[in-house]
Amino acid sequence: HSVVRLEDYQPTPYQIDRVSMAFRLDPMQTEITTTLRMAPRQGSNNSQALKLQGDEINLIGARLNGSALDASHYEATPDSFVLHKPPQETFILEFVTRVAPDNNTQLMGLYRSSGTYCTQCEAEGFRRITYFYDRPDVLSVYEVRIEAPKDVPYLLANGNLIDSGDMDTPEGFDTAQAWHYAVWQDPFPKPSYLFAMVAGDLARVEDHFITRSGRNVALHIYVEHGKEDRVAYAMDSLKRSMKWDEDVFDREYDLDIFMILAVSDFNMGAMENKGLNIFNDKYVLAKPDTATDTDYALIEAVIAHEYFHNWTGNRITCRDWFQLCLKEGLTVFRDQEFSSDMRSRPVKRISDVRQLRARQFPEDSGPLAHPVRPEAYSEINNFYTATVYEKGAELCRMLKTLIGDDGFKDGLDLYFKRFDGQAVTIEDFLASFEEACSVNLTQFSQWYRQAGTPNLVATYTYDAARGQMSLTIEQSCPPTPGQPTKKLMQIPVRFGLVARDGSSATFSGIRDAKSGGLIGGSDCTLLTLTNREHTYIFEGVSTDALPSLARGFSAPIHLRTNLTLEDQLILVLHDTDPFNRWEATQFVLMDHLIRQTRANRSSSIAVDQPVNAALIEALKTCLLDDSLEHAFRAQLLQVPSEADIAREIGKNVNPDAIHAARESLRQELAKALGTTLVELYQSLQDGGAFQPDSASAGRRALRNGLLDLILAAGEGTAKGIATAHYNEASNMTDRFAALAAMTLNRSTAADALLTDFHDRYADDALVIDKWLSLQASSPQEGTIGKVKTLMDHPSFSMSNPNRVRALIGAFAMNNPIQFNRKDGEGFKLVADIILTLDRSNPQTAARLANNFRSWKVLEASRQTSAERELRRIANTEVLSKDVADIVNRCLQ
Ligand code: HT7
Ligand code: ZN
Repeated sequence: HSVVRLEDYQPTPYQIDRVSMAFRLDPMQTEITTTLRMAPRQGSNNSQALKLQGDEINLIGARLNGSALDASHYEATPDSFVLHKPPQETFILEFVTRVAPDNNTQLMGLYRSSGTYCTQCEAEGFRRITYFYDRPDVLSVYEVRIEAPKDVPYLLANGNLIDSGDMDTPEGFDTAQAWHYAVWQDPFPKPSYLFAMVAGDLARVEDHFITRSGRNVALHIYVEHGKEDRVAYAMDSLKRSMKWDEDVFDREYDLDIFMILAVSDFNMGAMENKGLNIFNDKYVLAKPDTATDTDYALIEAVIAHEYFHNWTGNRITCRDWFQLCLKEGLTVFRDQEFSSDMRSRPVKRISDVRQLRARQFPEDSGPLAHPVRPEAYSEINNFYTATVYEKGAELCRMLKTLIGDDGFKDGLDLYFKRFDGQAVTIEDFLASFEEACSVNLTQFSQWYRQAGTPNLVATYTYDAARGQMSLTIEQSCPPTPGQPTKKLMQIPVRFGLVARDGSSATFSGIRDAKSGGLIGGSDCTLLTLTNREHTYIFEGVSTDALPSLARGFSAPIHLRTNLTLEDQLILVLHDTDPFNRWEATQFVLMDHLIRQTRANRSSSIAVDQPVNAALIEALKTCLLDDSLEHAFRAQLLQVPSEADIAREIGKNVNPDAIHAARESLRQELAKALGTTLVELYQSLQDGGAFQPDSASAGRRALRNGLLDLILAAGEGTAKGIATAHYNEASNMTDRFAALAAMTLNRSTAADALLTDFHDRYADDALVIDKWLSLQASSPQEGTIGKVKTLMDHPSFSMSNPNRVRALIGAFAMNNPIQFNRKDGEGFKLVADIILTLDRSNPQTAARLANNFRSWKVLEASRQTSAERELRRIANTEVLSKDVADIVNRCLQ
């Protein structure tokens, strides 16, 4: 398969400034007439042929300047259209193409979901509708006419509605059926990936937003009939996003209308098409009885994310797909900031870092590692990764840390002003900050080019006689595919000192040990690493103190320090940075888990390691500290995941030993914290009506976390508590938490409650997804058989990506002991499904294949089983580019 390289970028020789499209809708043969106004691009070599991209295009006819083109003037295949001698003046090229939306199982281009016509064009879906320069640097103004029978009442496209009405039934269609049309015009030039068209018999929920300059914007959310009562939270999130973007980033919405469509068949989360976002309904629909607090938080974040793209992605877009992080990293950063402002900032930071470590760190340390801005790809769909999105967001956050809040705002303002209406690069983005803040970001830009998570090793000593602390920090970055050696990075390390007795510690200044130069005064909170090693001397330290480093997770790094367990426990109790307080707790828990895992491996009869008594006391103190948010306390209670432990161990991983270690720690903690857990649990009971706000969600999170730990201690009275929790729940958060705790802690009541849950929500696909995921996540021996049985369940469908992700994705992602089974059955199951799914939906199949990314860290026998399945996939005769790319890179 061919490889696209950043270094080969060339602008197109022709430009397309206007696009007119007419869709005559039909499930099996939609006819699309596309008229392109084109001209040679100034300064380009105009002797070049005009080559447009297609993908499975069925061309009915082509015209140039109004005359039918005869076959000698062009060459058309399903994949491309070449016009041999294009005119050297402005010209009009017209195509008539035909597509079958009902046969489109890839869900790219034009397809139908539950009867609704919709499009998905990012990254390369527009070329499945017509021939085009389907790349982000070709910006055009679009006018779109949609014609359909009147039983398809809503006809939508990007921009503003400029005309609509009745029309004659077109020739060849049933004359008993009346037809209508609508015409939409989008005044903002956009790349083809932002094109959208929607038509269907839907319910519409309306609201409006007055922008800060006083414009009234209509807000319409379209859902399936009967789901109107689940839209309120999405609408509220949208209005809060619009206001927040005005207040924080000075970004105002620009069209008269903003529409969202929710569909049930969708490859990803949502899509930011100009003025007409299309969403996976999972990220729109919520009511207390069907959605958990996590669902509410995700809806808020995804609605915000897609809305924020209007400026970061749509008004200013990417020059090429290598620049994907330009829009995605920045927009994730913006949505994370939004959620932090709407909810608890420290808790949001902890959950974002958990997610980064769970998704991006394994990617960055395995065969799929790539820079935030990759330099080559064979299938762009495989680069919508945690690295581009989440690490990309971390780079924006580091930039803000390095240049300060005001500098960051000035740089972004310049970026918006200078590049509005253009398709640009990371260099353009960074240049805005360099110019606005008079800084040099050359070294910082390495973060975009180098893959791999840097390691920092920090060593401190305290000299009481001199009142000095010395702190040495060394950086390194491991090799990654294609990058054996790495350049030094610019790394911001936020820090503070914490006195051993818990009081505040101060210092008078910081000097560089080598040069003696002053780095900062008594108010300094940031160290900026640029060399391989720095030694800092903190002078005038007021008392015996410890360094608290990388506060707020100030850089996406691995940090090792010489802080002892006792030191970490001081941080657990006294660090004023909530993130590092949580981090220290995780450190102490992880230390235990690693030792227990080793013990489990070295002996067939596992000997439980004693849990650090001081940790138990510290946890008790934190749990009962009412000055700490409930949601924060819930985070403290979560033992590192099995994947976290596997990552920490790094090689020769035995998932069974890890699972057993984690289970035994949870059991020991639960026993040791005994009555504290139960009493706190009981004190958090709430009789009021469900509210989705952050404080209420935090209280539920703590209560549900406590229930989970109470169950971990063994059934006893816990079974009764959990069953009552399930039966008396007034909302999905509590009901599902009880069900999950009982299932994952292998309660004897779990099966009956799983049946009850199914029967209560059998008609609700999004709730049944939770039921499928939970069963696939069960560590029990019989889970593989259960997953196979569930694939035959009437609510499962291989053609719906949400169902596949819920059952198979959850199995591969959330069930380390069953997926990584020694006998290879887990790998085989997932490989079989990848191969089946690849025939209908390669994009979703390739995403599933990503779950093999960490196979090389497993112990030898499991590696052999994983490799066998990867090779079986790779050797399959007909394989999509999507899956082949992932599997081949995994095998390299
Ligand atoms: N920009 C979008 C990413 C996307 C996508 C969405 C749906 C289906 C296929 C897709 N390919 C790429 C979503 C976002 O990040 O905002
Ligand atoms: Zn995005």
